[in-house]
Amino acid sequence: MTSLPPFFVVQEEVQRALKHNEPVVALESAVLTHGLPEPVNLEFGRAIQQRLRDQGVIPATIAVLHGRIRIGLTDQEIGELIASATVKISRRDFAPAVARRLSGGTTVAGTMLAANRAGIRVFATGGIGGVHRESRMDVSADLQALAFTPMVVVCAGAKSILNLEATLELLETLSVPVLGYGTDEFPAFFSRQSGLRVNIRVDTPEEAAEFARTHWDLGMNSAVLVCQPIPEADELPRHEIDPIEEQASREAIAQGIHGQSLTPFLLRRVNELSQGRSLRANLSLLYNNVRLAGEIARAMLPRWPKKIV
Ligand code: PSU
Ligand code: MN
Repeated sequence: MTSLPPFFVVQEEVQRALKHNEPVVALESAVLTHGLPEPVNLEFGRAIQQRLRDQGVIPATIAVLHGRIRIGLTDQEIGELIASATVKISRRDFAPAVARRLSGGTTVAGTMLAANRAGIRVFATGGIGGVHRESRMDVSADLQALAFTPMVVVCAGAKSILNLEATLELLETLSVPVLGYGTDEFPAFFSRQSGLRVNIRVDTPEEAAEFARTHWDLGMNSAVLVCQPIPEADELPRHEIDPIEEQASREAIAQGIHGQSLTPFLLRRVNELSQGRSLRANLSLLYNNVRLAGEIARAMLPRWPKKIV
């Protein structure tokens, strides 16, 4: 590992795993601080670490805790994070959080920055940010991070609170390959289908790992976005979730919500309006993505890319 500035703290267990070429999966924390409601966030944050361990994979939950960029948290620290988080941290928000000793959950973009510095190559999340419907100028920094961070990112596509077509167009421009896991379609988070196509379909963790190696062997340093549809049993029907997402979006416009608060506002309203049904779906796809990320991390091991570009 290249030497990191002192405000970066890589948990000992994670350091050891990376050094000995053992599988590590990075996990984001904005989903804990700004995505899931209490007390599910705490339960989930802890349970997910255990699930990875059961798979033989070391979890690295990433967050900023009292001004330190932390790679790997204990169960207790996850509680501390949730209790002390005041900010949502994307790429540009690290420096102010470090300077002011703040705590916050890292978004996909933020998590990728920190995970990359530590040398972690596989990351699991629920849904990525993208181009918003409310304003096409509101484009998540997640897309920018995906453009130049060599990492496998497992997600369930993106919520249709976003403009999915524009999001996919931009991913193409940014040269981020979009893989469908067991599907030809880009999944829309709560729904398995969006009517939009992915670049390429893969059906096994080994295929996904092989694709990523080939991509990086070419000299590319963008992410490989692996999109896994929500398990069928937990999918929410479009006729139920679409009107809810539309209502949340209308409310955001009416209340003039924008910038960093827009995504958390939409997530919270969708949770409220669906009376917990979206929450169950959300958890289901999160667990499912983390498991796949663990499998991909294991599949990458025989030829773990030590140093990319
Ligand atoms: N989409 C979800 N759930 C989430 C997020 C997005 O379905 O929790 C979070 C992720 O952390 C993502 C962030 O990186 O929101 C994007 O925020 P923004 O649009 O402000 O970049
Ligand atoms: Mn935004």
